[in-house]
Amino acid sequence: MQSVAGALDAPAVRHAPFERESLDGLDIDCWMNIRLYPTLEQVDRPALQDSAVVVIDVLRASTTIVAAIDSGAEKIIPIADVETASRLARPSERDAKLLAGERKGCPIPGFDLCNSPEEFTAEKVRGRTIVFTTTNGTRAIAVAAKARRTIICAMTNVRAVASALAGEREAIVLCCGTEGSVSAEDLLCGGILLASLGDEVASETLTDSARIARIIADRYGPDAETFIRSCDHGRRLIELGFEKDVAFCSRVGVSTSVPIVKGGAIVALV
Ligand code: 3SL
Repeated sequence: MQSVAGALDAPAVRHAPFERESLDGLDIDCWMNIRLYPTLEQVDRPALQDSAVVVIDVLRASTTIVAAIDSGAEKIIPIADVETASRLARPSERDAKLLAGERKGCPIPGFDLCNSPEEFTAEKVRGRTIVFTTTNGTRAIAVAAKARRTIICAMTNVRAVASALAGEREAIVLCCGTEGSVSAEDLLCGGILLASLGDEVASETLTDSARIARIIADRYGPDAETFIRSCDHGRRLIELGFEKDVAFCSRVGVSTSVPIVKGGAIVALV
């Protein structure tokens, strides 16, 4: 399969853990076996532990995490519920720790930050720990944390994530979706990731979900923002007044950060 126009304009990853020449005539399984799940609910949980898992929640948790790492946050602790998050960052600790997150897309009373990536400036987050809880994204990260390796992916860092995945044999792309429903912007990002991996992935082995993601990326990747604005979640965020966030989250490959889960926290891959 050809790469998406531009995955998008960047060369697909050409990593050769095994020299292609030496594989002539050998089994195609030597390439990366990659499965894409369109929602958290569909993921094959037992398969996580042997895989590198890429968690995608374009709107907006993954993008916010990438922005926080870009701005020098020391670590981000993903928490599924508001009560636990509040306990982990008491008012007396707020110099070093920030509480961030959303419910129904809106700020949580008493929290320092919501889930708008542009809020996570260096001035606010550099050197700090962020205790972070969102409706879907942090729940998915908690599930994916059981994986051999867990990477957070957004449109903004999709190329960097493709490079970080090079050489993996078993990978899972976990598109978070929204409360059990597919989010097309997550599939778009997953499709761009697959396209960016280029020859690493044996396209003959792609599942239907992965192929649909590739088709969305081929068709809509070149104008990601228009597509994302028209998605269910994009429209909802615009209605809530977060139009700037939708634009921010639609930019492809502007960050080189690769956030990974290490010891229960998200840190930058160095
Ligand atoms: O569900 C989530 O993790 C959030 O990213 C959703 S929202 O964009 O903040 O509405």
